[in-house]
Amino acid sequence: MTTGLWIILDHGVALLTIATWFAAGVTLALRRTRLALAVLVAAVLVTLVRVVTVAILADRGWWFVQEKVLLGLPMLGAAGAAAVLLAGPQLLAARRGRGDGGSAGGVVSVLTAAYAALAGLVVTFLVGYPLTVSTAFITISLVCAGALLTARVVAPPAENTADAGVAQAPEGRRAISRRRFLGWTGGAVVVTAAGAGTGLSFLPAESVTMGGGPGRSSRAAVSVADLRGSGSPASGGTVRRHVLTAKKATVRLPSGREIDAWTYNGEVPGPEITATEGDLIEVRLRNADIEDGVTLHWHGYDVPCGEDGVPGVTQTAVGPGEDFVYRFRADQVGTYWYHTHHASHVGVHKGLYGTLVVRPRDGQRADEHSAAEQVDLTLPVHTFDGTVVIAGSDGRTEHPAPPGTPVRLRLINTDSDPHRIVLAGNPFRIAAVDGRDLNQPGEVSDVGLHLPAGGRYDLVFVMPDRSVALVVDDDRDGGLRLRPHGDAPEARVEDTSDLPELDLLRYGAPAAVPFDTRNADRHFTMVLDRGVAMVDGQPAYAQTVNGRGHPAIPDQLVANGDIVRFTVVNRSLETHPWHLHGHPVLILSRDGTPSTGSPLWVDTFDVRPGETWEVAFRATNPGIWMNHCHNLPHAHQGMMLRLHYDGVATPFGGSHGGSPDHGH
Ligand SMILES: [Cu+2]
Repeated sequence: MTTGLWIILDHGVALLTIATWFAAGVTLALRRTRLALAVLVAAVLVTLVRVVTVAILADRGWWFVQEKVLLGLPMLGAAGAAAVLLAGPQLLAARRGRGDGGSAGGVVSVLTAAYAALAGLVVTFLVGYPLTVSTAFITISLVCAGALLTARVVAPPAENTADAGVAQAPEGRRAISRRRFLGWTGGAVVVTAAGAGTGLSFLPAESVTMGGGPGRSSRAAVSVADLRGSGSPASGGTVRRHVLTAKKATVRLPSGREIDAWTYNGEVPGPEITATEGDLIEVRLRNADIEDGVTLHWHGYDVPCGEDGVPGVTQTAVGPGEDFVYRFRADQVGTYWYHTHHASHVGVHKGLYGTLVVRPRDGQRADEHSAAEQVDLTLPVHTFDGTVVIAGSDGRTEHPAPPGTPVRLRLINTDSDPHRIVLAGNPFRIAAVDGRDLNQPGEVSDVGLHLPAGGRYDLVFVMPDRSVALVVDDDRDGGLRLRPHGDAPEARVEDTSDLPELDLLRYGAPAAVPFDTRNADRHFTMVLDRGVAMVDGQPAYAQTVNGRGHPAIPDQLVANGDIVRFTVVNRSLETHPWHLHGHPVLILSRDGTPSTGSPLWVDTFDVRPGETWEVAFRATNPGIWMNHCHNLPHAHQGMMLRLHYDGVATPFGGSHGGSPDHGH
């Protein structure tokens, strides 16, 4: 069973512990003795099952259980044990016909166990990892407060109850004043603990984390604004000039449907930018009427930091009437895309994206990649209001491809959720992932491909003498059909939803990698979850990294040349496509199982619920780089931080910069 399923099961058992302890408390309060005894036994058993599910999760990783082991279970264990000791003997006696089985103490203790169970689950959902002392203080004091309030309700102060008669007797008065004393002391303890906990939670966070490497050096900082691209192409290359104007437009799709889009040049997707290796790409971005502002981010393309298009970090957002020129050498061959990085959860979704394809200049790779490829289609997949649009077409599109033609399909996921891709009708190879060629990719067929948000797959095959279907999200009516000749019969596409998913960590052949991945200079762990955290100065139910939201997540400090390792853990119930700007990362392992296929260099990898990924890269592109979830609404809800090279500063602020840049 996957860790993700264990997480869900553990939540279920936790809910059951809450339900059974509350049921035990209520039946006890109602003096339903036999039922109360049975439910109490059930509560104890469910609690023991919970210990087992937590132990299994602990075996998958400490991150999944820390707050449960350190707070939730001890709290429930202590309260539950007290409840059994107080209520159990009375219930057993009542069963033998002695007494009515209930006492105020018994009811209060059983309900306190219920509060402890509830508090544990609330901490898991609102706080998660890592548990802090302040959270523990606040939680324990809330459970104590609940116990005190319950005691007041179950056994109220004497004056307005039937106990009033008892109060006349001296021993009765003593009992009441003792109870009052306990109540006041308990209340004071609760208030103090809650106050201490709340105070601790306001302590400022570290602004930077070193990952086990040295701290900042004292050398003078370079500004990201000076880390700009080359002014000239490589010899033999040309300058590819484009002007992209961001503007609102009503776009008519082939089906006739109209969408209110935000566009580059009135098109969705924006203009295709293509280049040959070594060319200089120069794009002037203008903003006509996008009030929020726009930028251009070159997704997966390792441009110099000043060209990265991150508002507040590498530039200021381009407002209406303004412009900004991006310039960089097309040194990386492959399939990429561009999109706005300002308010991108809205802007990209509405259409501010386009494709970037760089083909090799010459030599053997040129033969493989382009010269002989007569069918080379760039296919960004985007969803507008629930309709999947592939390269600007909604509904099914057809494309001719004579038999024997080499075909390359460049799939790009420009959405925030993964897509499932199936190529039906012919075996194929995945020649490249995220623009980088795989080593000896083998032929596969009858498999589903999981394409993460932001990710790209280049599928290659030789066109057969029959139709080939590209099916997206198992929708057999849509997608793309390649027809060998105009009169070729349409291939019947079988149901693709049962096809197994290809595991890219076992695809292709291993090869040497350019650095020793075992000896990282720095190692950062990012635990992804949901919880209450500050996001852009506002409290929110955020998407968090190590319990915090942007910009309160510490920057990760690296030095030029460092080998950096990331451990990315997903404790939540949602998929997080992790994306580092400026560097491809090498996948080392998933859930402790090493990657055994081709070296897999990606810029986005999907960390599904319960998964733990280890990746590494060499820090050779100085700058301040966003490191975030590419589910763009998640990034907006806090799941975003910065990889910060020592000796680099930004003069910009606001937006993704968040807090003013730290001193150097
Ligand atoms: Cu996410």
